[in-house]
Amino acid sequence: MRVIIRLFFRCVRLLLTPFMLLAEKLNTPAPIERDPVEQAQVDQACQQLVMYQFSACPFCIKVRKEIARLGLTIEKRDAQHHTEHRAELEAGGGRVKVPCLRIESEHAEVQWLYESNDIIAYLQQRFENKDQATT
Ligand SMILES: N[C@@H](CCC(=O)N[C@@H](CS)C(=O)NCC(=O)O)C(=O)O
Repeated sequence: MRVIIRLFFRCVRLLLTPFMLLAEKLNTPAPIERDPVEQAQVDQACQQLVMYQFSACPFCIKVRKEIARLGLTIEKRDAQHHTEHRAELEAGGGRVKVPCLRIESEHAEVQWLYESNDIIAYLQQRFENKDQATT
């Protein structure tokens, strides 16, 4: 019975995935504008960030849309199908739950931030206000 239920939900997810990705594409906001120097600083700071995600996870979609709105270039790693990325997330963060933002400080200290709302708050706090963009 559990196998059937799991199969059912897997099929629902497979059916919904293209619609969720289309809705994301249509609803992704335009990026905020920065002058080129400031954008270069932001791009540089974003090299210390990696987002672990599933493509059709609604919480990941919410974070991806905010990343787009903030004009951030953040590497995204598929923790659903890519076994190495999944293992990195589990080993580093402690669990396979997405979205998760890997934040590396300039001293190479690593923080694994879970919870979509917390990730969005972190990105807004750091990148929405240009004075804090690179700190
Ligand atoms: N409250 C979390 C929910 C995240 C969540 O439930 N993610 C699902 C994918 S959509 C997940 O990682 N499930 C795997 C698990 O919980 O082990 C958030 O807002 O980020």
